[in-house]
Amino acid sequence: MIESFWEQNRKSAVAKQFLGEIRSCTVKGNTFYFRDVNSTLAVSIISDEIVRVRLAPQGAFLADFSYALQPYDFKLASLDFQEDEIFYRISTSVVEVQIDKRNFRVTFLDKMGTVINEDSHGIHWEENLDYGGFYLYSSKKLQPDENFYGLGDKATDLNLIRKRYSFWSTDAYAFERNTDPLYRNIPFYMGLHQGISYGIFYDNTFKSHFDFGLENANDVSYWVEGGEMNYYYIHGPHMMDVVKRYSNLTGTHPMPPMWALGYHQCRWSYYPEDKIMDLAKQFRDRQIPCDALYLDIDYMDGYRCFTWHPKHFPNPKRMLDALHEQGFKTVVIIDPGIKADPDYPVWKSGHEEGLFCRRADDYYMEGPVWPGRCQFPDFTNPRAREWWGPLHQELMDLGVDGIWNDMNEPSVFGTGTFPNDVRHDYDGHKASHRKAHNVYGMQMVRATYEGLLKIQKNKRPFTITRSAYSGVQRYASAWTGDNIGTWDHLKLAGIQCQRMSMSGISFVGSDIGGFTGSPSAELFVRWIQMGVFAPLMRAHSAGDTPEREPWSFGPETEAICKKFIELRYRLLPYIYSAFWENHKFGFPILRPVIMIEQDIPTNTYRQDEFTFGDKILVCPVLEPGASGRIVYLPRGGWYHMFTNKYYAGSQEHYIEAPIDDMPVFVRAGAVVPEYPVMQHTHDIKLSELFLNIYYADYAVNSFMYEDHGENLAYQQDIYTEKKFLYQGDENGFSLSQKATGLYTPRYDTYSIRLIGLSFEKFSIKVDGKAIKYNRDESNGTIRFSVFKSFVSIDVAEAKDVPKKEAALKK
Ligand code: MIG
Repeated sequence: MIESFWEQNRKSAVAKQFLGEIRSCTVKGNTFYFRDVNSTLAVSIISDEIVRVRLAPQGAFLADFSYALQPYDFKLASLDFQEDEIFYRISTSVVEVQIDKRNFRVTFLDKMGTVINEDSHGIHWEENLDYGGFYLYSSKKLQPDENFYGLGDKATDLNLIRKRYSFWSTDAYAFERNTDPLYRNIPFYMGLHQGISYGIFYDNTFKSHFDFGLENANDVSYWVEGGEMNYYYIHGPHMMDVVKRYSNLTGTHPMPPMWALGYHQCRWSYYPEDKIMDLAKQFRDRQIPCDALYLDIDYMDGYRCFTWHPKHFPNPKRMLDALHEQGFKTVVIIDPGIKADPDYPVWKSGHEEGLFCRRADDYYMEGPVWPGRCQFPDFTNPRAREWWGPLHQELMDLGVDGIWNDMNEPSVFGTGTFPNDVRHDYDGHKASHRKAHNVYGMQMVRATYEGLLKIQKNKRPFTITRSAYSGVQRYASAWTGDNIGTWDHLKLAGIQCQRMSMSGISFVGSDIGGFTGSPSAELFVRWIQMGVFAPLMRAHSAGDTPEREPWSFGPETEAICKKFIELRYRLLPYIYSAFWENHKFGFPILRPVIMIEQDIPTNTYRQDEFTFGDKILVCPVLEPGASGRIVYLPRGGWYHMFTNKYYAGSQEHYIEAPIDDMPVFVRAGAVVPEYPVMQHTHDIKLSELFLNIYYADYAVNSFMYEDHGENLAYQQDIYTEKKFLYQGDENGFSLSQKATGLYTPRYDTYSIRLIGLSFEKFSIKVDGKAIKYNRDESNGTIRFSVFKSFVSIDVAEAKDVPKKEAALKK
């Protein structure tokens, strides 16, 4: 039994306080203020679909400041306000908000009158005398058959029903299933009942807790150990809409440089220089594609950030140049702990400018991390962020390409993290560590990102962070931290990445093979296979474990890894387009089956299949010794990506998948662009682009995005979007292309592959003219080339007209 939170805090708590009757209501712009004797509840209509609810228990609101939100400018189509004896009713074009005059309880309904979300005991609070502040509570009703998703970083089942989780970023080395809390804090979840979904985002950085019907089967509880009750209700009804609107509030990933979508090889640590150069050579000799190599903490001099180890890396420029020549990018680690060393210029300047965190009594916050005694920049201070950015100048000038921010929970040896009395600037709003802890890592990687943006001029920064708060996607990619090389962790990694993706952080991956532990060859291969379909594909491992390069497990394993890493590169134009859809529209890159068919109750527990972008369904093999698995295919038709065999959707199938194979499916009707195999992304020498067209007898739209790949021209609208409108029936199909934009790719032709066409005879017309085609006898695909600016391709079955009829027609 879980001891009630209220029980645990009984001694230090005064009584819980509930809101009484509403005594007054005033309106200012789109915000409605409801008051009783002491408290004020503010309901703001942000857009037709987003409603913000805040409570000031003592009447006065804190300054309105958030690290999570990006500046937004939503449109509001309609706003209506009514009052009767019991309720105030505020409605937009899609939501009605009812506020109960007797007790302040808030209910959100759709325009059909369906209750989407409602308070049970509503918002309440209690004064915690030990802390000397208020704990805030929100209790909502768990609706019949309601299920829950989101929360970003939890190593548990995808569906959060009957679970309780907390947010307090933690260096969770070798975490296990259900270890909590972990590194990242994303206090956003989605509820789903009657096929209708909505989201709730509690924008408060204090330590917080969520209970989805565990303590009380009829309640969804949230409580937070300070600050203000401050949440956003986000209307659906579709989960895709909810995630998209959450992204409109908190931002999306900027476009990554193309190379960051390649394969990354990491280890703690590759050193000295010879070792890195040998690693690079191995990749090129063995012809295994790779774009990025990582330097972990041992490249530094005594773990001092922004220095190089004089023995191991005597001439970093020489090494980085040589790596560039071979097409490798180098990513180096930077931790927040700055060695307290008067001879170390970084510490000296941070000290002189007063940028390190201090305790309540004005002592510096000091604690041991890798370099020994460290002090820590207060990244919530804008001056510290401005100081931090330029510290990267020398690294970037030498030829470093990306920065990896680790240990930014912040992690301190022994105590785990800072004591609560550490003071932070919090962008001028002043906070103790209680309030700043959960955003510390996000503000660190923000400082890094903003620094690189200035240093690299017209180049897209690549950053990766371990800790995070909502909105971190504007500044970084992420990895799931120190996992273990076990089969259960392979499963968890799949779920964690899906959950992060549906919580606004799409650019994410797990340490392929597991950070600690020692995976078998079989497990490593299955992880590489799944990794092809992770937005970030990086193998990483701790130095006290067996090596995890694609060739570490012998030639058979190497050949399979090579084949799958090559697949990653072949899919790059498709993956890149999925990143654009995330950047521009807020669509998650990984989508669990429940997001695709949320109306089907049996999907609520599915968690080991997901789509990668809109067109590819990934069913990783997750069991040792398995030579196949059962897959569930959503509505429509699907083609096995490697055999091109067609499978009907809305049902389960058993699919063979020996170790060199994997069940991956492409949506019928899809158009999937493909590159030839290359060794790294600077090696793209495209004279033509493959377009794979998968036959269906219905309509499907596909999408492709292209731009310069590395610079910021896309922000000046220099890019091209292509829409492929596919319309099929039992006699054939027509495909039209609509391209808009200012970017001109270098290739001239598309090399088309038609998959799944079973007609004996047919004709193909491109822009009205019949053309010749070839049949690839090995797999039955039809091949032909077309000029890249084609408008339409029409394929029609040539039916043998019976002779009599033919005669009659004459
Ligand atoms: O205390 O830099 O999660 O990826 O290799 C361990 C060494 C510190 C933890 C990271 C891991 C990294 C390791 N770091």
